Amino acid sequence: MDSKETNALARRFQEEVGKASSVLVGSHLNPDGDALGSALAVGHYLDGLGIANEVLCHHKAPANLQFLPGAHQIRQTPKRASHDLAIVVDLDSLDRLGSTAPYFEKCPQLILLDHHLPHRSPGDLRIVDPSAPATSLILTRLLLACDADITADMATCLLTGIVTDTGSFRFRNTTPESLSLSAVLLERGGDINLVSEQIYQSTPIAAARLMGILYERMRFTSHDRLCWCELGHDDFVKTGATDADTEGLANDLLSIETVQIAALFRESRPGKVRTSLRSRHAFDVAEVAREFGGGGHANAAGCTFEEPIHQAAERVVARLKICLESS
Ligand SMILES: [Mn+2]
Repeated sequence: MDSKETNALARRFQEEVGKASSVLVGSHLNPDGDALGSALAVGHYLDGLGIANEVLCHHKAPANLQFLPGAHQIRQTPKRASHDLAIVVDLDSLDRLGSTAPYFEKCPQLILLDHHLPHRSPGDLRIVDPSAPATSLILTRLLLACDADITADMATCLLTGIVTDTGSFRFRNTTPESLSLSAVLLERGGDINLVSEQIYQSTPIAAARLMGILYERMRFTSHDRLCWCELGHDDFVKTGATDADTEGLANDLLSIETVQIAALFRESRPGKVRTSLRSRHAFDVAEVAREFGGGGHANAAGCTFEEPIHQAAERVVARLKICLESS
């Protein structure tokens, strides 16, 4: 998206927002830093313009994102009966809004801001750029083009989205623009130290204990290129950890020197085995996940099973070995 395109979209965005007397803002299920960071930044922007707004999300903010300015005002159902504009961020399909979808579908106008490959993108105005590492980055561009007053709270929200979706500027999607716009956000008062402390240095003790089990029990095969671990329901009971505490564990396995494919099997709720698959380079684990009824991206995918964890692990590991050998 070049600056001419951004300026044209910014004009239309301002026009639509300017016509609205109340706006419903939302994002996807299991919200991450980019989803909540960009939704809350839109809310703060509308507050600054004096436009009534509500931010909705199917799930509450996870513990490590509750520091985001405005996170406690996120609701599951709206207070107002109707709104004349909906703004949804970081999603490519309204089903991803979960239980809040009907409130957005009722709005006469919908603006979508997103960086996923648009499959079924809804919206009267779509501001979509799949080459952007984060929706928060697209929003930062747009707000700068609108000459918006980016407050310190907004800057912290936007920085959170950029930092989390680029893995703290480590992933391949880190562009020069993600660094230069982050610098602008720091100038506007964004608190990058708060963001890193809250997101990366706030591991709950239960999660740390679960991590101990992970490293103790992980197994290797295929010349240590495939690594997996099973966390049974009793491990969750023993440590007091929840499924939210497993976020990032599959990536931890993948970060081991020799590992090209990592799989984490976990039974955080009895009878349900969630599986996270991660891979480096050309190894396509989404294809494997799809064979087991799941999905995802080539390097990060998942699926679920309703069968004993050992049995699920055995089937998936056998399939991953083939994936490793054939690529
Ligand atoms: Mn995102």
